[in-house]
Amino acid sequence: MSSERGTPVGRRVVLGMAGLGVAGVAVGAAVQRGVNRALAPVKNVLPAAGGWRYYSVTGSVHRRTPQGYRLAVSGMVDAPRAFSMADLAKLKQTRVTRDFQCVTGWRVPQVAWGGVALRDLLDAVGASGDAAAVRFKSFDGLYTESLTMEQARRPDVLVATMMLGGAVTHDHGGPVRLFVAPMYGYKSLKWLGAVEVVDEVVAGYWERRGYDVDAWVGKSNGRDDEPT
Ligand SMILES: Nc1nc2c(c(=O)[nH]1)N[C@H]1C(S)=C(S)[C@@H](COP(=O)(O)O)O[C@H]1N2
Ligand SMILES: [Mo]
Repeated sequence: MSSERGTPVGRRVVLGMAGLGVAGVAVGAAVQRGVNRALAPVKNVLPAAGGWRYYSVTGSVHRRTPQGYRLAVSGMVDAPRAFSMADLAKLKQTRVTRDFQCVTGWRVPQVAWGGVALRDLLDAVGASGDAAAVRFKSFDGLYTESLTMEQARRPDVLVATMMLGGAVTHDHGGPVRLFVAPMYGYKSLKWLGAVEVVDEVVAGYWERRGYDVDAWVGKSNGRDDEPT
């Protein structure tokens, strides 16, 4: 606990641990280490130009070329499908320009993104009206995220193929990543490999390690008092 430093995320985790009892202590300590890793720049957090930091929870991620890339969309849908970059380009294109904000405090103002609104992708495969959530898997093999169906259908949630006026670079999670504009950066999963329409939200990589599942900027992770 001495390494906890009173960060908002840390406090949230500690409060969560209080309910776990003795059996939860070992797990709680592991969670705390995970959160500390998230807050402290380590080998997989590289400072980058323009105020960005490149994040990866894995050591290195295999590159996918635009030609070889496929996005698998499956689950509670009429027509499961693997989308190539060309397939994505044929869908309606949407642009969103918004701040990009990591829960650890860094923010890049007014980043221009382009790609397919997630709701248009969901419509293209006929996502079931009974489905409650959408899960995302990274082709890094480890990182996962999810959104409720209501969140997923917001117009400012993108399957991004463009960023800052060009292709999404490998370091930023290309060729295709998520951009979830109203939420902290950890929702914006990099190296998007699979989208699955499901019946419940499943906590993602950082959420199992203490972050809030609903990650609204300014209204989650103990940041309720901050202006957005
Ligand atoms: N696959 C994957 N996606 C990820 C992460 C990660 O480690 N792996 N980190 C998340 C976090 S915490 C942030 S703030 C952003 C950072 O995006 P960037 O690396 O393009 O700056 O990616 C998010 N998506
Ligand atoms: Mo982040």
